[in-house]
Amino acid sequence: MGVHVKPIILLLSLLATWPVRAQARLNMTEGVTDISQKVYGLHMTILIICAVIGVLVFGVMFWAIIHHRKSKGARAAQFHESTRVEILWTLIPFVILIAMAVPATRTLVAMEDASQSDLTVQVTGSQWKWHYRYFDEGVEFYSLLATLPQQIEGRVAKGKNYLLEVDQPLVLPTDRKIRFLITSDDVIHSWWVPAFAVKKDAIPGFINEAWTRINESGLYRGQCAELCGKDHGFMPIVVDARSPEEFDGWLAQTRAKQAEAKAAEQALVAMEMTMDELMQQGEQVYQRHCAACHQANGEGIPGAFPALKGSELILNDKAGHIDVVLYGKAGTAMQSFDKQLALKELAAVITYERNAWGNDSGDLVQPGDIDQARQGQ
Ligand code: HEC
Ligand SMILES: [Cu+2]
Repeated sequence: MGVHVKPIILLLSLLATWPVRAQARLNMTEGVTDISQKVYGLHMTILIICAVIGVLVFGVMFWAIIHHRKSKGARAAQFHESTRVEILWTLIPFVILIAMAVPATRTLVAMEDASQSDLTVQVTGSQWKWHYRYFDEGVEFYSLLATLPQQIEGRVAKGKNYLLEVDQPLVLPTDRKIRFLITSDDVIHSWWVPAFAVKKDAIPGFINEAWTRINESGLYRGQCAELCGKDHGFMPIVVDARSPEEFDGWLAQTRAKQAEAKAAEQALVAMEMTMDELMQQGEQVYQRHCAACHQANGEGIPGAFPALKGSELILNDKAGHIDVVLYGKAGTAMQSFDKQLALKELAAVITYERNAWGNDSGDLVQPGDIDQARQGQ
């Protein structure tokens, strides 16, 4: 007897702490919005209903198998077409399904109702980053992966938020209804933040609606949830939820900063940068914005992304080079960088491409040249 007690106590203690363990490791997040908590509640209710049905059905089945086995001399009852049984086994599942459909439908309807929002944010996916625009607020920015390439390549230890960190998080207020308009520049992406129970496809040419009202301030992380190409796993989402007062302060400050940056851009037009400055900044911009496709060595990936090293266009057509970087190439992964990069960054990255990897054209492209190319459009 004594031998069997220990495993039984172990099993019981495992079972007793199971709800805590399940919360920590296995279960869905409860999230920080009313909707996410409703979704969690639904998930638990339906899980319990399924578990009870499972236990009942298998319980009766095993009981019948064991107690009415042939070796005990059981004889099968011989009856057919019992109307009462048929009605019961149709009716009971029907009632159970209706009982589950009512709260599920209620939650779905609430999720879809983006009306009477306090703030609208346009979310645009593109290969491979997110762009956020606060409607009527004059604030917009790109949010890029911030994990260092050294971590991704395994040359240094992975950080705590490996592949779940960005340079500029989406800042949102708590306790306000936020409407999202979700779309895409290129292929289908999906904007997913589990803590809000928001997951919506970003489809080129369509605008999908979603909404949230965050109850607690904090940092919430998500990811693109639709396989969207080579760097699908490298376009995380970070939301920084702040109190409404803090949010208003942040918005005003960011608006002022962005306006200032635009004015400073104009002042740059007359500026002459040196080859060293341009090449140095250009390399940084290139690594951040271009190397994912064209590769750090400029050789691209044959069949998908053209080599810039030795490119005919770059070597023979400076205007064409500037044009393709500014406006992209419709229908290809080569997107427009006009709005993504500052004047100086554009000048630098184009100069870099014209002189790196043995391209050696000796050309300098100045911010003023970019501005001129823009005027010409
Ligand atoms: C998402 C992938 C991707 C990114 C990021 C990207 N490109 Fe491209 N790029 C392409 C593709 C695809 C083409 C080929 C387009 C075509 O079919 O003509 C291209 C073409 C080009 C060309 C024309 C090359 C030639 O020989 O015709 C230049 C120049 C260029 N890209 C520069 C850049 C610069 C500068 C950046 C960063 C600021 C950048 N690209 C970022 C995918 C990308
Ligand atoms: Cu994506």
